[in-house]
Amino acid sequence: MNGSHEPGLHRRRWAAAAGVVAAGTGLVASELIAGFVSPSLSTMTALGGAVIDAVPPGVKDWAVSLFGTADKLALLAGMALGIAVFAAAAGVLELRRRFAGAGIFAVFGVVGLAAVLTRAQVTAAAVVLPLLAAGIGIAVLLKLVSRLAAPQNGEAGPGPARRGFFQLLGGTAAGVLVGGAVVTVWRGGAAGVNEVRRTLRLPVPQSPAPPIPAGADIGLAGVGPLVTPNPDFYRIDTALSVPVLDSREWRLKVTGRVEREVELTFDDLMSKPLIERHVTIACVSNEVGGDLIGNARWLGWPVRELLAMAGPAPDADMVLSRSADGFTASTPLEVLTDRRDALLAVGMNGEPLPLEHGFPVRMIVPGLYGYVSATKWLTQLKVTRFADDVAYWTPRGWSERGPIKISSRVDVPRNGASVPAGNVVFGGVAWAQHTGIGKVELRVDRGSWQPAKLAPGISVDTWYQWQLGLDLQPGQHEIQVRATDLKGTEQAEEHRSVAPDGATGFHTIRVDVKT
Ligand SMILES: Nc1nc2c(c(=O)[nH]1)N[C@H]1C(S)=C(S)[C@@H](COP(=O)(O)O)O[C@H]1N2
Ligand SMILES: [Mo]
Repeated sequence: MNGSHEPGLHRRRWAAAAGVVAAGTGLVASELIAGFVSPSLSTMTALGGAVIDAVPPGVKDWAVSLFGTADKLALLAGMALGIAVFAAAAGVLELRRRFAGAGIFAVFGVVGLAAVLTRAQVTAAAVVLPLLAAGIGIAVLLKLVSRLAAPQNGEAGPGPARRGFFQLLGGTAAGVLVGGAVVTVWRGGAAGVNEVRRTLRLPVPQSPAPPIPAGADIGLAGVGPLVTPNPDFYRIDTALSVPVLDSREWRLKVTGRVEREVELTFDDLMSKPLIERHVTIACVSNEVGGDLIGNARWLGWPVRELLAMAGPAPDADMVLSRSADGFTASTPLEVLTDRRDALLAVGMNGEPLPLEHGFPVRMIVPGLYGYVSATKWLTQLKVTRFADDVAYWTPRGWSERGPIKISSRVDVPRNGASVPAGNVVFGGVAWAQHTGIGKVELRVDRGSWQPAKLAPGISVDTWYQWQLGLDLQPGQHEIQVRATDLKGTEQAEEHRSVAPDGATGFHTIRVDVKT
């Protein structure tokens, strides 16, 4: 009789431990996954950022004076401690009532989600992470506590279910410790580089981006934005986890068929006369009508200036750019040395490149698909020949050269939309990088082509918005768009998929006009 209270207390302690281990599992797993999909914004960094924004300046100063440069570490430790206290309580509650502790974990998830949503760099991947953390935490908590709560076979020590509890708790706790160590070292590096990036001041461009012409933005909701915000910019790369490069240690080597090899530091690059240009980059894997395309204002130094320092040999015809993670792209030397603004880019829409988009330096070449030009996390330029070197995608079924094909897209109404009868306003974008768009036309049900109103482009290197109002009879209609570039070349009608050198065909949508 006198022992009956003791096991109850013990069980509560173990339930509290289960809560802490479950929360740790969710957090560590989500922080690990963040390294692959969202290195610049994880759940913990979002929470930390939200706390920093929320505390009054007085408290901030006090924290800095107390912890000095370890203030961020102190904040994270404080957050972990706070979470552990709630998680322990959640474990005890879960033991008392099934799903009560899980409810607290769900609240964790919502708080994490709210923190992520307050961050400027919020992305879809970042939004999923706190929910994932809560989900994993709940699953582990339910499993652990159900084993702990399982009925015991008499007074003769722990039964099989209870033994299962201790095994699972021990195993999971060990996993959390190992994972936590990995996360601390690995994500700690990302946190350091995020901090370097955050405090970096980009130079004022010696040649600023030409102003956006009046009327370039047609102001039609749903049309691809004239300038794509960084968090919405498509991301394509072969990197399993996003490379984290410290700009203070970054070097770019120019090698190969050159008169003299050149090595550049980030400070060297920042001290050059930088220029800023809007350029629309696109992925060769973008199907007609797809969204693997975006327009940004890039700040950088012309690649041709660097190549001029190195002095390419007369027989060279290609530059093989290489990234820190071994990706390579083959860009015709000629495209990097003609008058177009091929850049060693350090800035994207007024901020340092996001980690996902190549921090600290990437290439941006107007007129070429990303796979042959837009190397992120750039570390080397090898001046060579197409006959001597192949880039990453060339032996994998993609063309060694990849000029962007002229294309156009209907953004509104959406394919399959129901629209009221009468005048239906269509709108979208069209691009023919480095040539420019001269004309956009629509046709309904394969009728005659009708010219759309074409807004001015920011430059020939960017996409253009267009719109056209059409009076449509009730019923189903097929709408197609076709662009013509400023040299008079029409977008090809033949439907071809993306391999080996980019899709062709007209973007075709269907709308249902109501009576
Ligand atoms: N290091 C590296 N750079 C890369 C790639 C890559 O896989 N690794 N992919 C390229 C491809 S295919 C495209 S379309 C663009 C995409 O750039 P973004 O992710 O900034 O939109 O990056 C290019 N640069
Ligand atoms: Mo791409």
